[in-house]
Amino acid sequence: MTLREELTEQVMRIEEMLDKVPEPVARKLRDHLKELRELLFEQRPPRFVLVGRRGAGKSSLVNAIFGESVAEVGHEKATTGRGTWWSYQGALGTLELLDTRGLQEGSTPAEAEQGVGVVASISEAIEQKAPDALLFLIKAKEVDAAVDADLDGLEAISGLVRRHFGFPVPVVAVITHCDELEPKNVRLHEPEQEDDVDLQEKLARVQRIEQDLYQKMRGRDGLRDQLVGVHGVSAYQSWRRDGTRRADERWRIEELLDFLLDELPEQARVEFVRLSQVRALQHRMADRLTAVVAGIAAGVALTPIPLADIGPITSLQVSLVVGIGYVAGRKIELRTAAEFLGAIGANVGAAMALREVARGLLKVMPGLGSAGSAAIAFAGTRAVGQAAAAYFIDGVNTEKARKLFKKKKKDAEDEYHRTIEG
Ligand SMILES: Nc1nc2c(ncn2[C@@H]2O[C@H](COP(=O)(O)OP(=O)(O)OP(=O)(O)O)[C@@H](O)[C@H]2O)c(=O)[nH]1
Ligand SMILES: [Mg+2]
Repeated sequence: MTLREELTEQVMRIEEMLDKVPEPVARKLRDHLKELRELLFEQRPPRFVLVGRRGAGKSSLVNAIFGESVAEVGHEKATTGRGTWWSYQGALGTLELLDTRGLQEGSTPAEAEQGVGVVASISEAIEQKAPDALLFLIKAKEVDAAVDADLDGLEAISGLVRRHFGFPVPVVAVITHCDELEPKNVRLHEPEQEDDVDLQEKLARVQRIEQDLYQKMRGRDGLRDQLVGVHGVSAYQSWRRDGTRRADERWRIEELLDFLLDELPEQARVEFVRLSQVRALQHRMADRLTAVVAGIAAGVALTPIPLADIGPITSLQVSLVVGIGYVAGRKIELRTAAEFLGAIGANVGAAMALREVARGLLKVMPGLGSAGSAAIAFAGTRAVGQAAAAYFIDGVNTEKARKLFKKKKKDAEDEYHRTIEG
């Protein structure tokens, strides 16, 4: 049995219990379980269409997303002269891209003007797979009247997705080469070093270009509702022959990734965060997984089946640890995750203890009901998630993770006591 199968089965066991749970709780549990399933068990690479002129910085943006120099590694069904989906493989994950590079040049001037040639050449690829977003790339200095021809193509592609899949695909405009704006020698990626007045002048210029492009795109019927953001960035990195990085002048790429994450369907989020290797995003995803799993654990504890919570709650915590480890770029076996729980003091024994604490609470506060054990299951699971994030993302040692687990669990429990006693 694969890891995924094993975890899926555990979630199914919880789902089987759902008909014994009162409906409002069951509904919430179902939502959480659906999110967990999509995030962890149905994950797939994110898919972007890159639209932009030659040299706009499409390849550089891909490298900027990965934080490393990646190469396209084969594609599905090569059709010479036509756009196809390409897989880009980084150290920790894969991105699927449909690059419209060179397509504009391949069409007749009349076609190019209306974006017809571009659309014809990628329609087949788009019909194979729906993109998660269209990324429109344009150099900061090229956001001028001539941008209309590019927007024709963009609009046509978004129309194609809408006709074929029936949904408005999010469109994100990325203004590249912002570092080249005047004052030219002001470095956006090292703002502390720069004169503040100069820096503000440059930032204001970026902002004005963002607003111009936003207005232009909002002015088009076929883009107005799909346009979700306009982001000025620098994607510049350079590499030595041996593959090591010589320069990293990326600016506002993390913000762009943070923004893109929100636009992705759940199934593509974990892979996106993993491949980006950005710690802030990893924490964001770990927090989300923790909240979802803690919510499920609390719901499970509410089920009126005696001791039904111990098995599933431990399984959930194991899944959470596996999930957070994965987000952090590790591939963790179930056993390793269970060992981690043991090492921080949150093993089955701890789940048992949680239940005992709940029982104790029930004695001193009759009428509290299983809401007490729900709160405790929630606190325990949340602490597991926080300890796992510290261990796998920040790299703290087991001892620190154990202390953190104890503290976070106590914090959450104290908070709970204050809430019910105060
Ligand atoms: N200064 C600066 N240079 C950039 C930036 N993005 C890309 N470049 C440079 O611009 C040039 C073209 O970038 P590419 O990423 O190859 O552009 P592309 O859109 O993939 O080009 P084609 O594949 O030919 O269509 C390269 O020399 C990059 O290093 C940026 O944000 N700032
Ligand atoms: Mg390229």
